[in-house]
Amino acid sequence: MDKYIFSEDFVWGAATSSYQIEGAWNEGGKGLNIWDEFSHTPGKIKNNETGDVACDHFHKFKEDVLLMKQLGLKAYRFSISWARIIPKGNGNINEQGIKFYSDLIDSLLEAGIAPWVTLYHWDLPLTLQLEKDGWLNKDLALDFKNYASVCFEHFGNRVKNWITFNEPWVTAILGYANGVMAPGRKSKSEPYIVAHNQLVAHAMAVEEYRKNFQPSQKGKIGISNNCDWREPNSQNIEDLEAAERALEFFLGWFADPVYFGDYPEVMKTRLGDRLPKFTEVEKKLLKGSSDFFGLNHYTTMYAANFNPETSAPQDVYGNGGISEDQDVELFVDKKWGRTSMGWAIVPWGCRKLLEWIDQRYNHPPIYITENGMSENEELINGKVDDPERILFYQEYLKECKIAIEHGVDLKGYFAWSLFDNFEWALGYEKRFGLIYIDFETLNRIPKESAFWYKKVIENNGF
Ligand code: PNW
Repeated sequence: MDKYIFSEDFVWGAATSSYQIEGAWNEGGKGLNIWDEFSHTPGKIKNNETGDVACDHFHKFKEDVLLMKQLGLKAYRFSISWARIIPKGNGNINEQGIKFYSDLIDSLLEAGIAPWVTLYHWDLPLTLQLEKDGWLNKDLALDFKNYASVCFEHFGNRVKNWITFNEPWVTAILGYANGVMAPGRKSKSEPYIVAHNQLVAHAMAVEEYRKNFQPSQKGKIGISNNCDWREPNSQNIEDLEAAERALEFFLGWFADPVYFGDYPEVMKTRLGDRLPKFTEVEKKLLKGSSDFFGLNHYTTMYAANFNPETSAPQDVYGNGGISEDQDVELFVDKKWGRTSMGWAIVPWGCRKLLEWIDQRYNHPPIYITENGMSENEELINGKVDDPERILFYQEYLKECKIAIEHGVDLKGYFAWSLFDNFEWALGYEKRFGLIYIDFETLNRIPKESAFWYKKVIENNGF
């Protein structure tokens, strides 16, 4: 194949999240969230940077929508800051917050861009953390449902694509296992509880939408999970099983409940009482609770069966902080290219993961809701040349197209990210954007990859 052309209705988009771009952390009636608190705690973020200003998107959103229009985006995925809508997490609604997102949605529609809205991209209202212990508390599911309901009510006449949670795996593992993200806890048991409560919250919000809004608003709702590909290190049965186990612990943990109503057997067996159990009602609510499969995909690692005699010590970051529970050894091929985040560039891993999802979950419609690479390029003579990023997108999109040829129902692709932005614990140095942000002047400059992507969208491929 020398041409990679996608179907006419393929959704071409780019994505962002509220805390990473909005700024205006204490303006417009917004309440504090756990990332405001975390980033203001010395030592948590590289160079003690914060999202106080970020890309100042809160003030510059009209300019930003114009840029998106010039880029030819068909869809824009952004997230709503819960504490901007309901400052204390439950109770009083902040009308200024409603107005901000309402105006943003109107501007997008006017520009012919479909809004894809994530309800939770990690910025939990601080009050819910301090007074209820955050996602360790099952009551948050009800608070989340109520917040979601406010969003459906105010925006659902115009928003037709909803994502409940972004990457609950990251909240569980990076927020509660290795603690590099807010709220910065380190535990071996809490991640499973936090994952569980997010899943129940997802299911309750979906039920609310389907019962009270979907019949009239006619939108779709789903969840976006992140997963790397795990390539078996050998064709030995131990390694084949290890790779499969790693995928079930990574993606099956969240997608099995959503598609089958319960956790993978291998997790139940290995974790015993540390894995919470769904009630029968929850199982029913969860099963079938996503209209599409949202996938965030970045990288690939080899997987081998863990062998205490020969394997390297289990590595908390690489193995997701719960490595001992999986007994999988993960590693990369030194020949693979790496992004500035250290993540291996392995385009075929994306295809294999898409095919694995297609098989395991019975051919669901899939949207890649994030894929991209970090590389800290410089602005030279008013131009940001980023050939590595163009190559990255080309190679990953080629594998997407091959997956489609193989029968996978991939319906859309969102580049991460539209803007250089606040990359969580790593601050502003790790840049993922199609659009360069000069964080001194806040000027926006489309990179060469943005012009390349514009052509891809125009031609439905390349
Ligand atoms: C995603 N991991 O985060 C998020 O959705 C974005 O907000 C973020 O900017 C982007 O990817 C790049 O980091 C992830 O350790 C963070 O596997 C960590 C992992 C995966 C995704």
